[in-house]
Amino acid sequence: MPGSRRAREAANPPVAGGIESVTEKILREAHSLYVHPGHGLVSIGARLGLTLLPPRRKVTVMVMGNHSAGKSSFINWYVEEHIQRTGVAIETQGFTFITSGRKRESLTGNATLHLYPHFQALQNFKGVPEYLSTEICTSKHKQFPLVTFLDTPGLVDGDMKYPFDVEAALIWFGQLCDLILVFFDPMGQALCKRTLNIVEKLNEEHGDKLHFYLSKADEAGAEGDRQRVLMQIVQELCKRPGLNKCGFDMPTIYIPSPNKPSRCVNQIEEICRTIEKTISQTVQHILNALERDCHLICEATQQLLQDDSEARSSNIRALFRGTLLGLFGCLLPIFLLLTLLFGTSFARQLWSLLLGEEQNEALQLYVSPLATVWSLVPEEQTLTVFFGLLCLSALLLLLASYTLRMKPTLSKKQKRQLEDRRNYVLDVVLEKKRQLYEEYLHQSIGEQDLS
Ligand SMILES: Nc1nc2c(ncn2[C@@H]2O[C@H](COP(=O)(O)OP(=O)(O)O)[C@@H](O)[C@H]2O)c(=O)[nH]1
Ligand SMILES: [Mg+2]
Repeated sequence: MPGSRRAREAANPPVAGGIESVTEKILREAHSLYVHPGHGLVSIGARLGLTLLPPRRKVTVMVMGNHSAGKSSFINWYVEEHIQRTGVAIETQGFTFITSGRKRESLTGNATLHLYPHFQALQNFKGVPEYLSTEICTSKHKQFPLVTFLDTPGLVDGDMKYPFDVEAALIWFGQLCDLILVFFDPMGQALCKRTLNIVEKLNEEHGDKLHFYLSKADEAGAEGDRQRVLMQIVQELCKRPGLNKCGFDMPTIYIPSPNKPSRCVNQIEEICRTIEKTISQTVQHILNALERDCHLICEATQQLLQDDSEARSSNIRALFRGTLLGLFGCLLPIFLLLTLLFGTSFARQLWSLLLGEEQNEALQLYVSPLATVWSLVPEEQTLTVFFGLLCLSALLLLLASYTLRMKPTLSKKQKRQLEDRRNYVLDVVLEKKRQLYEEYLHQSIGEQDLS
């Protein structure tokens, strides 16, 4: 699908013209350490039976809330471009990813699934892929190059028909996103049961991702009214046992408009800080995962080499045992053949006929030990012992062939490759991770110095 490939390139530019931030560079390099076709951690891990997931290069921020709560307007404000349609009518019917890229482009559902392979399971969600799209835009404002927003359908109660199971889809998306912004506006407050159901469900496992905001705060009237609205929303939220947690934080935000200046406090920057914090946590998480994956690879390699050396020594033991068993197994029939040839009275007569009496006597002298062995066995049991020995020999040979079955071992080349890859992970990848961590810390400390 050439269209989607172009889209993918556009969405993940290597170093697209502009200036790349340190965080962007760290995420890009960490990602490339995983996906390099020759010596990426994913392919090294796969050879060792490990399934390693490459880290995402951006954080995904889902914006959800009542219909007309200002979700799309917030995204447009963050990106500083008019990407998403806004209005009082129900504008956003489906799910839209908004991400940065080299050129402005809109993708449909299928191309979106190509772009975000980790959302591939969406295909099983009836109706969702048709209502999925991606808007790629070139904005570099704020932390947008490191963020993918997910604009979600506005939620309303009652008869509103969604073309898919909107609650299940939002919960599914919420689980995969790094941050979930929930907007409540003064009009809708927190009265939409659908919104609360979803929030309550997401809070069960992803409470730390959830952040609540009173949006369109400039429409809430004077300070006193706004406090009342806030109280009502918090009360409504606290009616749900799952959401009844202390320290409820709900910043009031609105989109600043130069035409309509408002004296109301705007905490919209708080969202930007929350996004930055999520990015920074993601970077740390990715770097920690990188180190953990390197150690996993080393341990798996070590285990493989140890198994190989154990297989080798067990093969040597098996060879020794098998050879001994085989030797006995072969000697027994030879012994029986000799007794047949020289031990029986019929054979003795035959030899005396063939060699003459004198030489036969000399021969009997040599083979007398055989005859002595048989003389120990009572005559009536000779046949039983004979067949018994024959069976024993067959058994020994069978045992020998079973023992001689060797365990598979690694060739010298395979062993060298394993060791090379392990050394690469230990020396190059871990060193790179250390460098990236230092760069990251350096940047964070630098930022703190500035502030
Ligand atoms: N006064 C004010 N209006 C807003 C604000 N944010 C959005 N709106 C308006 O609210 C309406 C719905 O916004 P929209 O972003 O489409 O809401 P969505 O349904 O949640 O995506 C639009 O007419 C916006 O212009 C805000 O902060 N203050
Ligand atoms: Mg919208």
